[in-house]
Amino acid sequence: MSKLTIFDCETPRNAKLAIFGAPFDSTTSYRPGTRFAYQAIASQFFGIESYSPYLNKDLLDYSIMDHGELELPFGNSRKALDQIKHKTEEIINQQQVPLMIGGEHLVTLGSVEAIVKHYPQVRIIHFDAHADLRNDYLDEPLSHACVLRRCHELIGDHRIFQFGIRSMSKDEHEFAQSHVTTQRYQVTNLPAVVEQLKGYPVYVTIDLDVLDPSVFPGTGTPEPGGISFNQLLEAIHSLNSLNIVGADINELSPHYDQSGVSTIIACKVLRELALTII
Ligand SMILES: [Mn+2]
Repeated sequence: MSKLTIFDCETPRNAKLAIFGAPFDSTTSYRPGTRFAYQAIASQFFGIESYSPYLNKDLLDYSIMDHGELELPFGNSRKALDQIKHKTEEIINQQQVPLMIGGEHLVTLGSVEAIVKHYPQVRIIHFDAHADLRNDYLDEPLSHACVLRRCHELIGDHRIFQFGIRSMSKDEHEFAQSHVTTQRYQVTNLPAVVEQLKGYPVYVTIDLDVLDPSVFPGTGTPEPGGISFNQLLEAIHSLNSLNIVGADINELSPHYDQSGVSTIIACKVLRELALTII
């Protein structure tokens, strides 16, 4: 059976945005299943309008390239990250902005490795329940619990801006205090950060578990105390004035939400993020 794509790709030549799926969940520390996210989004995307009333923009007015899903080796994180890095580089070389659909959060590292090569001044805006700043998880440095720590090694101090964080170890807390900027529980500091990042290339990574589990139960490591959907939407729209050079949406694990609503939320986040970047 052939796999689905989210967007129709008949006229991708002048596309500014290029989507691809990274169905990888091998290092998930609690409940796996994010490998199914891209296909779930692709099968349900028809359920929402292409027009955004918030932005007065319609996806149908833009050409978007969709490469579909990568075929990643589940047992080998480094190989999977190399394939993600390669795909991201290919997209950047086409003068397009890569928008990756995870997968677990580790996939962000492959994309950021390619982004840093082309944009050494890149800053990262990170929405998440979890700080993801561990040096290792069970002695493994390539884990979704360590992904922002690995990104920090690539881009350096005070270039990562985290929002909505409400779960971390004491070590992560201490690391965060001197190396990154973390807003706990909320996203209210975002406008000030956007102001600060004008003129810089920016990579945006959205771990959907930043949303409260009552809003978004379809995820592998749900963490109570999250933001509302409208707060996330407002946060995404406030990125409008930035030079976004890459982005990802990760950690949808569709089978944990029997209602299917989490998948629709991911579809809507994708629509609004895509129309914000374009
Ligand atoms: Mn998370």
